[in-house]
Amino acid sequence: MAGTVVWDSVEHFPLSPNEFHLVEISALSEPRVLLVDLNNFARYPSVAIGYLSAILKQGGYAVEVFAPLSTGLTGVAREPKTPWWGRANLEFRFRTGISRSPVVRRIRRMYATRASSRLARSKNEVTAEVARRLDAGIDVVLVSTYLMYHPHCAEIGRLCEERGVPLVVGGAYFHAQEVATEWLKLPGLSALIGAEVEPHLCEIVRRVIAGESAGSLPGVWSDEPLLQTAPGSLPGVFVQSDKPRIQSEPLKDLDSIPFADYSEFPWSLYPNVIVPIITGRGCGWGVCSFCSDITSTVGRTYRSRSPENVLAEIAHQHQKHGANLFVFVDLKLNSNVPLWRELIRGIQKVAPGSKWIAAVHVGARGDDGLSLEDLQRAREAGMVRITTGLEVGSQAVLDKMAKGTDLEITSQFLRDAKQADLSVQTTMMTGYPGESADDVDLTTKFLQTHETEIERVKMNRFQIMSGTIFARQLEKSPHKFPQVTDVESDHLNAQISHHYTENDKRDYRNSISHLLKRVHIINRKPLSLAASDFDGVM
Ligand code: B12
Ligand code: SF4
Repeated sequence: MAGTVVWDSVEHFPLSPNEFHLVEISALSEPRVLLVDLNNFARYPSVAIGYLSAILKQGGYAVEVFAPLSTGLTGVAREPKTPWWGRANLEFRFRTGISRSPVVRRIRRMYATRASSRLARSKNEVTAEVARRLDAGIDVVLVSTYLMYHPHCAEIGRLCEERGVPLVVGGAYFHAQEVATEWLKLPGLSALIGAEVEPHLCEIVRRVIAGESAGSLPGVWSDEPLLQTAPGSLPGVFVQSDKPRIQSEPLKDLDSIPFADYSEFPWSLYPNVIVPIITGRGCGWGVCSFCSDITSTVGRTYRSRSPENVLAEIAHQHQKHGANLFVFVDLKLNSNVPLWRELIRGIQKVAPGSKWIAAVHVGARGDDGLSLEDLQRAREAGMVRITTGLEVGSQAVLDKMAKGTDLEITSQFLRDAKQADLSVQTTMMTGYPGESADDVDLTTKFLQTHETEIERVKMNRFQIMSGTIFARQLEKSPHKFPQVTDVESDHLNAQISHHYTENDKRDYRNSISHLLKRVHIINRKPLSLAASDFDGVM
């Protein structure tokens, strides 16, 4: 496509990632890119694909999107309706999850496979469709994936290799070096992406199509051996590093990215038109020890768009897709309080009649933008559901996690959100190291106190994910966590499995049972009608 303007930085490489350069390319004649979406979630399009698609189109590439939903493959069901036997299900998951018996673990794995998404179980259908599209003529395949779809990616890699088509893989959890080390072994892989590569995307694609290495570009993992000085060694003495490396400054100038382009998604197959929006990347709090969002590809350090830029995108998506339903996928939408308030002030002007949902962090002190007045304004501006990470109802455990919340303030927030008529969802966990039966009882009591204010609880057992602050602490000082035993790493999936010794105690298990009963009582409540458009969405 002669004369097309694309983003490129390579002419002036190395550059800081937020320096965007416009250059002319004339050599490419609409190379065909297949974007495969293995973030697949069957209620709205994936943000990553929207951005990649917009940038590539702007760069003169012909973009085809394969969203598995287009062939009927649904993603993980979120928030399925709680059946009357839901409590038994919670108990089953907890008891089998903590068991050390190999037989029980095997049964649990079988159960987990049956309960997983159709996409996870349909590798053959996905790869057959990719093969069909490859054979119709594709110059490069770009896959955006969750780690759970490694088998799908490996097969796509083989298909690409057989046909001599380059393959680029990226996704939300490829920033962790442990994970990259495993994924770099994918067959047929031309480049693995572990950072925000918007400014260099077109150049990465150009290089892999031309058969050149993209390994020296920012955001691309390189595993070529490197000679470097060893810590403490004599000057001039070099050792060979075999660890993959990456240049990965977080992207700062978010306003300069084009609006996400969702035109290629199978809109008619979604139950309703919901558009995802991200106003900022990372989290304004950003230090919770268990959190894998802040160690993800785009989650590192908080940066935000301007309110004008966000509102202009909402107006654009509203006009383009007739969308009145928006989900903000920010980790915490109140990270930037002025932006949050501007959004509340402006959203109905640019998208009249819209409804929306978001997650927030309830602050320990100071202005977190979540006063009763703020929440009432948000409700008037169309917000119908608000999600927050309650985690536990024990202040001592919250402090161990560096969660930055104060339970008294959280209690007030819950009462205010109810008064503002917002549907409240909380995410919670059991088994954070240091949690005792008494702490679990405090959590049960907290839920009981706020039973009428909380509409849904998403309860998980604490999981250690590769790359998190907790994983690093455990690696460095295992003696500080005597209750964490049987540690085993599966970096391909960013999972570090472990046993929590409190689970061996009867009183702890009984306390968990009481807690799960309380969770079940809450989750059996009918969902508020105002939020029903978002059932199963967050
Ligand atoms: C919104 C969100 C959801 C939404 C929607 C997901 C969707 N598919 O669109 C909902 C709530 C439904 C959801 C569900 C789940 N999620 Co989720 N989710 C997120 C969240 C908060 C934001 C994702 C997002 O839109 N980011 C914004 C975009 C712009 O960033 P990005 O996706 O990383 O993409 C950028 C780069 O990575 C890069 N890139 C990405 N792909 C590619 C590909 C190529 C080729 C290139 C060049 C570049 C590139 O370019 C993009 C622009 O910079 C992330 C957390 C996070 N920090 O990212 C978790 C996260 C992605 N989710 C995660 C998980 C585990 C889940 C669940 C499995 C949870 C559960 N147990 O139920 C489910 C399963 C969903 C499914 N597969 O169906 C994990 C993924 C870890 C992993 N194993 O890969 C994350 C990282 C959270 C975490 N820290 O644990 N999720
Ligand atoms: S507030 Fe949430 S997103 Fe932010 S660091 Fe803590 S858990 Fe992670």
